Amino acid sequence: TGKDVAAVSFDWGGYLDKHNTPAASVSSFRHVPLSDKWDDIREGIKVEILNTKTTFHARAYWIATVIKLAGYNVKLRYEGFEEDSSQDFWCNLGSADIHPIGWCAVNSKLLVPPQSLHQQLEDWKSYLMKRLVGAHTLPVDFHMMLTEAMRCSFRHGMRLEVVDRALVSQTRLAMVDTVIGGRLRLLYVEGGQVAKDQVYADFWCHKYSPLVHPVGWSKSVGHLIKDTESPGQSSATSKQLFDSFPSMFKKPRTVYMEGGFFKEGMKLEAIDPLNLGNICVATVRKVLLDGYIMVGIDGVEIGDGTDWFCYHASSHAILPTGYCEKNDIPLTLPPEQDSATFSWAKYLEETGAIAAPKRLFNTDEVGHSITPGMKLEAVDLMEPRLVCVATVERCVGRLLLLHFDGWESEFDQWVDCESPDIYPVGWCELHTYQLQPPVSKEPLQGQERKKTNRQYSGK
Ligand code: MLZ
Repeated sequence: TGKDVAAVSFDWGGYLDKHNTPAASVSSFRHVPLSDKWDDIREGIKVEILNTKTTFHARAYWIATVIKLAGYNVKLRYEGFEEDSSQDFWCNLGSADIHPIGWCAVNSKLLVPPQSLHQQLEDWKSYLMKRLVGAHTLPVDFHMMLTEAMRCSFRHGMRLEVVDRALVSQTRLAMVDTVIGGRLRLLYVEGGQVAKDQVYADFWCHKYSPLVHPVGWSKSVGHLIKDTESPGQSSATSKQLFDSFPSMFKKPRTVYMEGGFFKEGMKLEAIDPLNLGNICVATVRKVLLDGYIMVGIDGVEIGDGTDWFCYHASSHAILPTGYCEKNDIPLTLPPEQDSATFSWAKYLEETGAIAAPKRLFNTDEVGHSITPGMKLEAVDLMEPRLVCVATVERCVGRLLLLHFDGWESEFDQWVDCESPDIYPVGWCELHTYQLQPPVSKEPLQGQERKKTNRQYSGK
């Protein structure tokens, strides 16, 4: 699984200090714990935290002030150090050692100042009294709210439908194996049990990902699903498996198909699902029900439809023609086209196609507070077990171009600002999920995934 205690130790705080970069706020990620409560968590609040700088025999605590926020991590300074930053330290707010002011009194814990302050703070009780006047702290029930928010209704053994990573134009029946932080480790199933042909032993997907659906979805929208249910076998073993409910998934927003909808053959620009750093010239290949369409990338299609990819009409991965030019994004062209001479007008004429009307795209600007340079934790969607240290490279409307620290730009990915695959700094530590630290610059080993590799990585 993604759990690995050793690797939980990436020093985000030291990394941010060294590079002097900000981290995106927890409130920017609507799908993460306490995102909606983050207004109360700000610089200047005071907390009670385990005192690691004392020789006192029992577990003692001391007051500290939040000097800096970086996602779920806070930089703290023990009360009494005043302007002296030399002893500042980082801590994850999910840590069991950090509490709101008043917790020690209620739980009969000792407040003891750090050893080096004993001399200066002879009367530390009255010192504290003065310092605490008007101070804000964490919500009293912070840890309870956090535990509550980290709950997930998906369970081991639940069945769902998910894109078939070996053949992206079809879905496949899978079961939930592990759940961590709303992310599901999935195993394909066949005849009521784990399929023997697991090409990808580890397939992680967030529960709100557009790649997962309740059982029966494919049939209901007319999407191809791999036929894996052999009636004879299924009854005996399938007892441990049970279906997820549609309400557990993210419902795409309703689209109105009256007055014209996407039609087969219409051209558009689309994020290549297998090269997420590329926005490409693409074609609507098939219109399914409920607002779903199958899209093919021009010039690289195999020709049998097996590389078509399903997008909902409201998806931010499909864009109207001209979007890239307007926003100064290099458009990935079919191989035979020349970037020096390409124009959409000419291309449409050559191919005898029409552009999908702009009004069909979901171009609502949500206004987010993520800006270039911010750090976050992001899933490498080509190897979705990996949650990696990443930097926001560009922001174009709702889209963010993410760069994985230490990796070549070939690995960059465009994601929507509300993607469930991006998380604030400290999210992995909060969930004890392994975070992939940046690879060191020299030598760039094993970075052989190239733009031409249109397939998921194994493992
Ligand atoms: N072994 C893989 C790892 C890539 C992970 C990159 N994550 C940003 C490869 O080299 O393709």
